This record gives sequence, C-alpha cells and structure tokens, in this order.
Amino acid sequence: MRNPPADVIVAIATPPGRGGIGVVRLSGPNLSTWMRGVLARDRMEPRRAVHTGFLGSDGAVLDDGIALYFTAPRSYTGEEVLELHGHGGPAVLGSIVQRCVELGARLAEPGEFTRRAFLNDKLDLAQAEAVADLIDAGTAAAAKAAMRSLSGEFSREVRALVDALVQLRMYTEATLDFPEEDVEFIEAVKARDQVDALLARVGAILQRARQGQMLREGLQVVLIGQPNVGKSSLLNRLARDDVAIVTAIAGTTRDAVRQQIEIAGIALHVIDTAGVREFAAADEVERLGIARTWAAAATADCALVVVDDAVGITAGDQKILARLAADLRRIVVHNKIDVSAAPARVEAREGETHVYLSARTGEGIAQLESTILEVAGWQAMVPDQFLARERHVLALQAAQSQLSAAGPMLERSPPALELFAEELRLAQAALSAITGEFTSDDLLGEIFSRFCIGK
Ligand SMILES: Nc1nc2c(ncn2[C@@H]2O[C@H](COP(=O)(O)OP(=O)(O)OP(=O)(O)O)[C@@H](O)[C@H]2O)c(=O)[nH]1
Ligand SMILES: [Mg+2]
Repeated sequence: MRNPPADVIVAIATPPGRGGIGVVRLSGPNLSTWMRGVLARDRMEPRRAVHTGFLGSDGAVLDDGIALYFTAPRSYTGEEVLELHGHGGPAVLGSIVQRCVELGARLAEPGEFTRRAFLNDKLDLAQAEAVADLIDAGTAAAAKAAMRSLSGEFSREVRALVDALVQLRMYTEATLDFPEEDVEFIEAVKARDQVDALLARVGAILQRARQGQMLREGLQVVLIGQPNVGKSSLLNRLARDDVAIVTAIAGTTRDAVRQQIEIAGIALHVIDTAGVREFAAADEVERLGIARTWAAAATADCALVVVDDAVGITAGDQKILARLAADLRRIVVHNKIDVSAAPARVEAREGETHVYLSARTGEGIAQLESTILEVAGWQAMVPDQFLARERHVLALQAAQSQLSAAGPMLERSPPALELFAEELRLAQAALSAITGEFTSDDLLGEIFSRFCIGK
C-alpha cells in the first residue's frame, strides 16, 4: 500500500450556496489540534454527534451545530475525520474553513477525500469512480447502478476473474519451470477450456459494462434532414416541451438546439439541427448552421434522419443518408403520416430501420423511443446492472483480445507456453487496472481531478 499523505485537509462538503445545513469536513492525522481550536467543548467521543459552538480565531463563536469525530481507520478516508455541521451559509462555512486553515489545515483538492479513501484501501478505484458517478447521476436508474458499483458488485466480479486468471497463470508458470513434466500440468487442468470459460465471463461482463457506460453517459442523438421535414417538431414532441421554433418556413432552425430527455432511465442528449440543403440556396447564417449540422452528426451515437412521408424519400434525403458516416447508427424517420395517411409502424429494410410517425399528432412516437434505444444497442435493464465508464469497457476489451490470442497458443505444436503465459499476464494487468491495483499516478490524478471539491 502507498503511504497516505500526512497533512490535514479541509473543505466545505456541501454544495455552494445557502441551505439549512452546511458541512465542513477535515481529514488527516491528529485532529485534536483542530478539535481544541474550533470546538467550544473539550472532549469528543468518536462517532457521537454533539451539539457545540464553532469558534473563530478570537475565540468568538462563529456558528453552532453538530460535530462528529471519526477515528482512523474507521472513517470515509481511513484517516481521522471531523465533520462540522453548521448553518448552510457561504460566509459562515467560509469562516469555519478559514479558522481550520489558520490552525494548519490545507484546502482540499477536488476528490481528495475520496483519493485518500482509495489510498487507504477503503475503496478500490472502480468504487471511487462510482462515488463521483452517483453524485453526477442524472437519472434514478443511473443512480441505482452507480450505487451497485459503489457497493463493490462490479469490482467483485472483476476480482473473481482476476483470481481465476491467476490460478491459470500459476499452472502455466509451473509447467514452464518444470519442463521435464512436459505439458501435462497444463493439460491436466484443461487450460484451453479454462480460457474459453474466462472469455465467456469477460464477454458477459463487457456487455453489462457497455450498458453501464450508456447508462452513465447517455446517448447523443442528432436530428438531421432537409428543411421543413419536421425535425424541430419532433424534438418538441420528444421533449414534451416547446424547445425549438417551428414554422412553415424552410430554414427555420439555424443554430443547433440541444435538449436532454430521458427514455426508460437513459439520458438522451438530442440535438436538433439546421435543415440541410444546397449551400447555393442558403444565406450566410444558414450555411454556418448546416456546417454545425454535420459537426453534430460526426459525434453522435445515433442519427434520426427525418423525411417527409407525404413526399417520400427524395434525392436530397438520399444524399444526406449517403453522407453520414457508414458506421453511424441511424433511423429513417418518416414524419407527417397524418398527411400521407400511412399507418404508424417500424420496418427494417435493407439493414436500415424505418419508423413512420407524426410529430404533429404524436402517433408513433413511443415506437420511435424504443427503437432509438434498440438501435443504440441498449438492452432491457438487468436487475444487477452496475455503472461503468469508458475506461472499464476498454480494459475489458483489452482482456478479451488477449484471452482470445492466448487460446491458439496452446494449439501450436509444441504449445507456445511462454506466449500463452504472456497473454494471460497482459489480460490480468488489464483487468486489474479497473480496480486500480496497478494504476499510474497520472491516471489517478486524472480520475480524481474530475470530482467536486469536498468529496
Ligand atoms: N401535418 C404535419 N405537419 C408537420 C408535422 N411535423 C412538422 N410539421 C410542419 O412542418 C413544418 C416544418 O416543421 P419544423 O419542425 O419547423 O421543420 P424542420 O425540419 O425543423 O425545418 P427547418 O428548421 O427549417 O430545417 C411546420 O409547419 C410544422 O408544423 C407532422 O407530423 N404533420
Ligand atoms: Mg427546425
């Protein structure tokens, strides 16, 4: 274990602004100096809330509230922790922090409390990330999944995989160390079957991690199409609100309009864009708008290509479809079925999904919503869904490809045991990075700097 830093940090742990209660938190060794200097009482019992005054430098009472003291290692950070629950005003809390700084504490950096918890083995890295994700969760489903990661469910599954890998590595290393035994060892443990079983497990976790990432980050959905097909009307319908201006004039939307909506607990960041038409027909503002349309399409997870069903798919629509990146998931939305008198429906044609609806009447919108999630790769929420980050998905993918490469090494004649062992080692390293067993300081800095101060 790395040695934790030995200074005392302080921060306001509650959000800035006014509130009924505001909490100042201190963590570090020997907090008795601070207890004596800040509290209007002599003794504090661990884990016992006491009502007391909080003192300023001149001994005057700044505020009064509840103080809570935790001894090391039975605290959030694993160090001594003192929590001062005062009145939630910026001036009051600021004065208490100021007093703590006078007594030698240092203002905490973002995420520093949680970083210390990690360094003191109170949390592993995936759990520490889950703390930030729980705070940032935008939907109840995301919060629930973050809590599951925080409680260590995701980490436990990753650790179980690492343990199985370590076992297999031990057999492999033993075989390498005693070549006279030939490959009996490794055959006896059915190494090939074990690798396949591990691959299946990694695949299953990867699938859930991808879902977890989607739950955490939401999906970028871009509305794209020719002018007047009803993109802004569709955005308003999806948002159940009048977010974008709708008129019968072609070229109404100039700038990209962003709106976050939620479908089945998944956050969708929907971008309505300027209708695409020949640059020659557009003025300067519209030209800039159209450029933004393509920029939005370049970063989206899914494109809704809107066409006017009363007109059908035109050459202009075809051009837009052809210009979208080949790997961009897309749904062709046939709007205005109230005019074309077509039934609302979902159809799969030539590898493309078509949804028929009316932004005006709302018919077919529910089908579009579920189709968006489906096309984006979302599967129904599993009961043990945890939250995950891109970092975790990439690590699982790396482990998957190393394990896939490992299997065939055993099939060579003679089996390439050294290479087999090396692939297993790399797979283990990738998985261990998820829980932070071998993680560089750079990565830790990067992860914790995105926390809020006081967490
Ligand atoms: N009948 C009918 N009219 C619709 C429907 N959806 C949109 N419209 C009408 O079509 C016209 C254009 O709608 P918008 O939502 O502004 O179209 P847009 O694609 O955003 O257009 P630009 O911003 O100019 O690119 C408006 O007059 C809408 O009322 C629909 O489902 N049915
Ligand atoms: Mg518009």
